Amino acid sequence: MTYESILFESAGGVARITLNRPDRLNSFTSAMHAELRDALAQVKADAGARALLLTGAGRGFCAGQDLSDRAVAPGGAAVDLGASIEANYGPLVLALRSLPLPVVCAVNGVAAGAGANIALACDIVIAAKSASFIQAFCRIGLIPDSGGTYFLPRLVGTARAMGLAMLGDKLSAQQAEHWGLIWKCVEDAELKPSVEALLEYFAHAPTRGLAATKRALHASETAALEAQLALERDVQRELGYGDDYREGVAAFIGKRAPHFTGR
Ligand code: T3D
Repeated sequence: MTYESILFESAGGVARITLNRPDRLNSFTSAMHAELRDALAQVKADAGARALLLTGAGRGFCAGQDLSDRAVAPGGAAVDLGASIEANYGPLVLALRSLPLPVVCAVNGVAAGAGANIALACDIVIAAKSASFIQAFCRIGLIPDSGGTYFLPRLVGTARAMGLAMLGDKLSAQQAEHWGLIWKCVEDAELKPSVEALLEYFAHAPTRGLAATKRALHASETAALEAQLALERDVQRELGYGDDYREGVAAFIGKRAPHFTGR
């Protein structure tokens, strides 16, 4: 498939997807969704990929659905937004959440609507100081989708989730970090080096263990303590049989740096 709305590359254990419609603040079209599906399937199938970066080209990260991608007008034909969510946004969130490797989101500018919540579906969200997060849905009579009603209350609590979702105010990257919505906010000039350092770390990390960590943390969102303890036992057993555990212990005992293969 040829990509026109995204850039995709994979090298050195790191896959990189850049949303690439900068003149429309990288808003989603159905064509972009199709390209993202294809690229994410490639990442999933690539045994050499040990981390994924998602970012945006230009001054924005992503302004959500491209509101001009289809005809919407007072008195005009009704649009089935449920079909759009079912075909595109829901599967995109699930694809990012279920990838068995760390997904880093570098929020280089404004993240609005589904753009904000797709960022929150990633594992490590790092934002430039000039970036912002806007639950823009209420401005057009919609609810936060792409997992917004799931992620927001879990990350920042119901009171803040309600305010963000009902007022649609711009939340600065600094405030987003302060509230625990994202991992980190860095100076604009530090975004690229900080992200590259993270990717370098993940490219040599015990990927299987990190994928299991992601799975376990996600499972804990709906689990009882007993079930979570059982899951930890089962996952730890599985990881204990893996190469990276033996290598990690040997490296510690040998006072040397570990050489993880991700298995
Ligand atoms: O529909 C479905 O399938 C259901 C799923 C819905 C998911 C959703 O995401 S709904 C929410 C959709 N998004 C929005 O409502 C956000 C709309 N954009 C904005 O509110 C603002 O653009 C921003 C606050 C994000 C940024 O503002 P600002 O002032 O920095 O930039 P701007 O001037 O508004 O935008 C720059 C250009 O990008 C501009 O085009 P122009 O005038 O230079 O030709 C603007 O029209 C365009 N643009 C920005 N966002 C979108 C967009 N064009 C189409 N769709 C957009 N979402």
